[in-house]
Amino acid sequence: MELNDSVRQIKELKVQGAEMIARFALETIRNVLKQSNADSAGLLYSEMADARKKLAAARPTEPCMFNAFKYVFMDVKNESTIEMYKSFLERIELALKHFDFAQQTIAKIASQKVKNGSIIFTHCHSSTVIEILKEAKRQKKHFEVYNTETRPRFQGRKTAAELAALGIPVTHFVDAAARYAIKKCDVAFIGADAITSEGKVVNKIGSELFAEVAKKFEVPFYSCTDSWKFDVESIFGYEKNLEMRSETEVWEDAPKGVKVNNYAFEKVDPELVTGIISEMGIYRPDVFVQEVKHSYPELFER
Ligand code: RUB
Repeated sequence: MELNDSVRQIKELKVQGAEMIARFALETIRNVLKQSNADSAGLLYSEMADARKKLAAARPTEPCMFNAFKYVFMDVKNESTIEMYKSFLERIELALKHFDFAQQTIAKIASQKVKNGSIIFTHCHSSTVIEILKEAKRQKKHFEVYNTETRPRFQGRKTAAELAALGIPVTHFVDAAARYAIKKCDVAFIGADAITSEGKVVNKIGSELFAEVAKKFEVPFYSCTDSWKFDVESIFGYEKNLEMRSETEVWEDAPKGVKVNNYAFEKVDPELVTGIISEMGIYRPDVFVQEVKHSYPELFER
């Protein structure tokens, strides 16, 4: 995994989803570290910092990757090259372990919400949601999934294909049919790209619309997410701009005079979210923020 190649893969959405991007970014800097010939701690640090900057810029709206980097760079010892190498490597491995632990824990907790005979709604492609459904299947529960295609990049097809390959019955809907799909569902699970300090869930465009529909039909609506997706900067008023992607993803050759809007994400009002399911448990969005504060007090310090 060469650095520039990884950056390109993230930019081109060959690697997508907050958690996959964070893992991939960590694996890439581990490679940069292992291949480094730097003969001084200073040089090694600047090589790693350069890789961090390039990877972060490839998808500048992903707190999960930023928090993972922050963790990796936090206590790096500056005594000697070998000390620094060891600190980086240890931190990268611990961060990757955190992701494994969090995803398994979330799967165990959220799968309790999957009952025999139920229909689950999901949107886009979330590795966290896939793990939950896999775990429910492992528990021999009988359920099916309704999912939406997620224009314009069709990440929903990836979800449907993965579920079908796992032997989970799945029915695929165009995005505009979500109301029809949701009213037949028992529970909705979406992922998250970020959670703000006000408890807003940032996720794929369509998420808030579907949350409103779920509320209307009294379908519990959960965001399933690693707590490392908490957006630290939002505490200080710097909420990230929502990613605006290229017009041509929506309409390759739109006639002159037609403006195309291609917001890739939106913020879901916490009032519409039944709960956030993270490795810390299931909490209402405002309580989730308090739990993050309790677990990572240093994030809330200026
Ligand atoms: C992916 C998306 C996913 C979240 C969570 O958008 O919105 O729901 O990233 O995924 P994109 P995960 O395809 O534009 O990256 O649970 O895997 O972190």
